[in-house]
Amino acid sequence: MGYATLVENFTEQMVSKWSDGVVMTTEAQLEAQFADTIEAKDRIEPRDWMPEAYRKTLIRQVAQHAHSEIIGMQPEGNWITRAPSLRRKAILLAKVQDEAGHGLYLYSAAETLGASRNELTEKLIAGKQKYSSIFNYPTLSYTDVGTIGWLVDGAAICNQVPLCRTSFGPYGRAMIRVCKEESFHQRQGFELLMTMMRGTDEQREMVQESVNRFWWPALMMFGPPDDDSPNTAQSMEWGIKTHTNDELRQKFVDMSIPQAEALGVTFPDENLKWNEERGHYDFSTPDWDEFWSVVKGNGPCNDQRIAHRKRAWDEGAWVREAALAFAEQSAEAAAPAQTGSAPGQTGSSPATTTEETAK
Ligand code: BYC
Repeated sequence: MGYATLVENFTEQMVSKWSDGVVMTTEAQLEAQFADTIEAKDRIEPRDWMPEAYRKTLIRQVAQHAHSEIIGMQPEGNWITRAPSLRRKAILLAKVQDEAGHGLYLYSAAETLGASRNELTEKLIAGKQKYSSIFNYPTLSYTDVGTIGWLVDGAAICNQVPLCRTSFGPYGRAMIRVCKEESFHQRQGFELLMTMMRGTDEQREMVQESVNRFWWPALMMFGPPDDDSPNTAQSMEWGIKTHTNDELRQKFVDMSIPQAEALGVTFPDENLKWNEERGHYDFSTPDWDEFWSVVKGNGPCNDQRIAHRKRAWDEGAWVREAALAFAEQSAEAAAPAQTGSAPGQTGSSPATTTEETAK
């Protein structure tokens, strides 16, 4: 029986056992406990009762986040074989591998909500779940590795640091580790670009050209404007999100401008200027038609990204099957009374991460 069904049965019966006897717990009481936990900014844990809509929203967001990490390996992975030095190749390999790790933490968090990694991956491949729009843009030069590190990981940090305090425990705890690694990613991107800015005119032009291409897609990572964001209000009420899309976008703009000045590049927006009254930088409205078109599957690389993920998933099927067969054999060996195997024939438990052997 799945966890969701267990919870449903429990709620239907409205019964809970306490040490002093059997008392009735109504759905209203469970809802009140949930609301109190949210109000107190405590964590909701997988074993706790939660409204089905809360569970559904979390699965949607955590799955989308996990898919983004895994699909996000592709644009930078594209440059591993062509990194300009052994040092740069080692850095890039480690960075892309970190993103796989982030995906795995997040799929594990989704599993605690009753959604398996298989089910979520199949939904992604079938186009039933989303991933971040940013990864549907191509990486046209090695410089883009630096720009992704600086701007894309920078935007991810802005969005994910508040998620460390999200109301669902496993998601928040996964974010703490992810954010530490993302900070390192951002610095390596900035360092790569800074090295190029100290190089030739041609290298400086490459950095500026790359920044011009990634600036607007990076701003779109924060999602649609607040007045066009159907999920924000409810997610804020539940403490899943603690800031709106526009608040985080503004924070990112404010944070990025001094960094661009230090680097010696500009952003492609003539309306970018400090607003004394607001205490923030003003900036132009992103092209939201382009955003929705990319989200709906019409970006430059949507088809390529999903086709690549599907190929890796299909080609990895034998690895998953072998891991399952090994797990079954190990379980049998670990139960000598049932199988007659000698004690100690347990073998080690198989890794569950084998599906990511090919991206
Ligand atoms: N792209 O009501 P809204 C990384 C969808 S990877 C695509 O505002 P919400 C990295 C949204 O899902 C880190 N779709 O939604 C990896 C919704 O559609 P559905 C990626 C988007 O959830 C490798 C609809 O638009 N980070 O760092 O309240 C290398 C309406 O939106 C996007 C995360 O995943 C988008 N940009 O807020 C380098 C962060 N934006 O689901 C780096 C976690 C919106 O109703 N996620 N949509 O069909 C979030 O914080 C929130 O989900 C969002 C959207 C702010 C993105």
